[in-house]
Amino acid sequence: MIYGTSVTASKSLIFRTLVLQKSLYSGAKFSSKCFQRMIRMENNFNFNSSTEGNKKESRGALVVLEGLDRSGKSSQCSRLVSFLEGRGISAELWRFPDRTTNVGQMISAYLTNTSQLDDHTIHLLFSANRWEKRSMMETKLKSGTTLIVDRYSYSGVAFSSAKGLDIEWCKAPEIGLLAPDVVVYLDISPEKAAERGGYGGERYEKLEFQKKVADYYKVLHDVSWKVVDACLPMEDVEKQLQEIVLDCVTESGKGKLLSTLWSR
Ligand code: Z5A
Ligand code: MG
Repeated sequence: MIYGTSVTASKSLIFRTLVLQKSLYSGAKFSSKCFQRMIRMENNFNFNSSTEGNKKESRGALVVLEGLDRSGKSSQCSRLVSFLEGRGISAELWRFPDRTTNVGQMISAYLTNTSQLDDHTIHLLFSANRWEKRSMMETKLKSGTTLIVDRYSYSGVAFSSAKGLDIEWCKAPEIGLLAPDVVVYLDISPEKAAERGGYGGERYEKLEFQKKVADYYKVLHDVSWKVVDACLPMEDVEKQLQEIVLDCVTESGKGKLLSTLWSR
């Protein structure tokens, strides 16, 4: 996991978060080992539109950048974190998949074609990789740190659906993860992205597949997403992102409640 400046949460905040997590997850600890429980979570837990016990308190913003391969996500995420830090705003860069964990290493082996996995299995591993980071994300946000996240659940659903898995099935294990305050989609056609070169040997880095992924991003897109033209010069993309993210940080700072993904 890549961290920028980190802020030490106050002891009382950590305590509150632990109590909250305990009440949310009583009876079921989420680890890759008990993943089956996660799939049944909709029945077991009442995930409301805001996380249970939330009070309107200042917090950091959860910002997600999505887009096709080579759309510029990683470049812009780094720039955003530097920009926010330069303004004295606590911010960290996170990335999914997080290849540093045990689950992340299984994902990495799959992406680099050194292991083979069933499509459903790898989908659930990507999701588990987010679940293993969920509580840490919540703690960071509540301690006032803004998280700039390079890919999230939308990548998970778009890539697996593009392989032919049912989209609702793909969304199910993501239900209950923290919902972003804003999703910024870096918009580029698959052909233009491919022209940027650098498609390496990883499994999904093929034009035909990227076209299918683009179609599923369109299905997932809703009015809350901010779409930025990723073909503009990098500095122009950067400026637009800065505006979007500053607005978002301001709203979260006023105490906007955290909510969860795809709650009913
Ligand atoms: N995946 C999944 O299946 N399920 C999941 O749940 C998740 C992911 C989370 C690993 O992703 C793979 O996992 C990914 C999705 C799948 N599949 N693929 N393929 P990754 O995030 O590790 O992939 P990556 O290695 O970071 O590559 P990327 O995302 O394709 O690139 P990017 O971050 O969007 O772009 P970049 O590295 O910032 O820029 C690419 C190049 O373009 C670089 O040379 C830049 O200098 C250039 N660039 C960037 N912006 C511009 C502009 N504006 N103009 C001109 N040139 C630019
Ligand atoms: Mg990247």
